[in-house]
Amino acid sequence: MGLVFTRLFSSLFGNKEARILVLGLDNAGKTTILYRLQMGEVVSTIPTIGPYWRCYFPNTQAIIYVVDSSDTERLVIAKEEFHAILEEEELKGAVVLIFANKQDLPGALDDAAVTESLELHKIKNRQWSIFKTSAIKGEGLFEGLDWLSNTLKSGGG
Ligand SMILES: Nc1nc2c(ncn2[C@@H]2O[C@H](COP(=O)(O)OP(=O)(O)OP(=O)(O)O)[C@@H](O)[C@H]2O)c(=O)[nH]1
Ligand SMILES: [Mg+2]
Repeated sequence: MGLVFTRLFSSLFGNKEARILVLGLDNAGKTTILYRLQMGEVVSTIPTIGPYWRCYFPNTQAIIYVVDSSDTERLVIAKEEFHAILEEEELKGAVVLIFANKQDLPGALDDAAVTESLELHKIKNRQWSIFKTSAIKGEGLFEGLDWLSNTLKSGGG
């Protein structure tokens, strides 16, 4: 599990600072996505899971969970890590945006299939949405952020 913590400053977020955690297995595309968006200050990148990174959890308004949709072998691990994150007490209020990334690759699962694999229907008491993205092509990322900013503006997170 890699983790990137970022503060996004943007008119998208009404000039309010939004504290966002970008999470996902290694190689999912987190760094590429943040580079593509070029709208955040990447505060830290922490390569491994552990007690240490819990200090980044308080006051997090949103989680962006990035999945390599072509890495079907590791989707089970991605699902388990994802649901473990949702269990974290300090992240209970956070809105969740899922990026089904690497849609440009042959064999990539679409959003419906990733929804099923990650068992997103099990999410309770939380606003979430999933978007198909290709970080390489720059597709789908801003659609997802639009959803996120609208959700945060309307009081989610
Ligand atoms: N084809 C394709 N490749 C992608 C996409 N997004 C990222 N990649 C590639 O996947 C590899 C991993 O991307 P990173 O952005 O480094 O992944 P990461 O999640 O930051 O990985 P860690 O830092 O190891 O946790 C790189 O070779 C990227 O170029 C995508 O949408 N399509
Ligand atoms: Mg990275």
